[in-house]
Amino acid sequence: MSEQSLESIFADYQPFLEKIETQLKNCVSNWTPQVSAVQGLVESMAYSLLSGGKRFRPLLSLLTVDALEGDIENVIPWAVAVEMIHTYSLIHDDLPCMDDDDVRRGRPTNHKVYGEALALLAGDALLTEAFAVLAESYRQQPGIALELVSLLSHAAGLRGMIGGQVMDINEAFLQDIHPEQITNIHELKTGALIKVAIEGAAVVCGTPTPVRAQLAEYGRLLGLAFQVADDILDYDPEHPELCSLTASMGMEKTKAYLDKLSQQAVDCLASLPRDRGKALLKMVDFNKGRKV
Ligand code: GRG
Repeated sequence: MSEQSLESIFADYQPFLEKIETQLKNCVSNWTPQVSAVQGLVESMAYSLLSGGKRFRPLLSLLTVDALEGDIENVIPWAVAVEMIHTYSLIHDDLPCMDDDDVRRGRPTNHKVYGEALALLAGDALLTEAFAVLAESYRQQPGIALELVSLLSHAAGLRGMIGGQVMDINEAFLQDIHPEQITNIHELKTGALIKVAIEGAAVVCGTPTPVRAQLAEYGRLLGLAFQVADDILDYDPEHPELCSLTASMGMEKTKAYLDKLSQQAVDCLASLPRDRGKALLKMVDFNKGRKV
């Protein structure tokens, strides 16, 4: 299974993923700026938003709603908003003041094509527009809209992704960083957005608290496992990255840890009705063996 693409594993969800793709396109093409300079900003946003990401987080939102036997159409704007935030984080993470990367998804990074200023602003615009998508799409369900805005701002902000990124920057230089500190950074920097993709989908379905909490815990474990798998994928013995589990505790232990997290994530699905957790279970397997 690990060699298969997400697309082929989850072929049944393709029609919904296409709708997400269309909405993502609309976010950057339904609006023609009056001033031509702003057209460059929109192009820069589209360049990263529509450049072949796996759509891992949107897919998780779809699978969650399906597991809960909810209305998949109603989760699409949520999935779009989360993917916009994810895209912004990648653009900013590649900037010279962060990771200073030249290539992403096999293409020059955003700032290499559009320059640093526009790349920075494209990220800012995607972040801001994500919340506009939520406000506009869930206008008729104000309670849900408010809860989604609260969840996403926490996951992406100080107490989530940004907090994790700051810890990563500060601690990446420490030679003796403890695996627990790395795990904490991974959970915030990468895990928070994955967890919230799932939890937000449960909110859209009006899921009762105990089931929502189980799914959030599944999301926490999968989010952490996603970054652990990434540490394994990125492992380079010539240039070990200090803030990675492979550098801190070695490949063997990191792989065993990935197995443990994956099993714990699967265990969280036991309380779902009938066989509904099957697709979420497949996602754990995909992550365990992923090559991208
Ligand atoms: C600088 C605002 C800011 C945030 C930085 C999440 C993050 C925090 C930066 C993203 C950079 C990064 C490589 C984080 C690790 C998480 C990760 C493996 C992201 C890649 O996610 P995929 O594999 O990417 O889902 P695709 O390309 O498939 O969308």
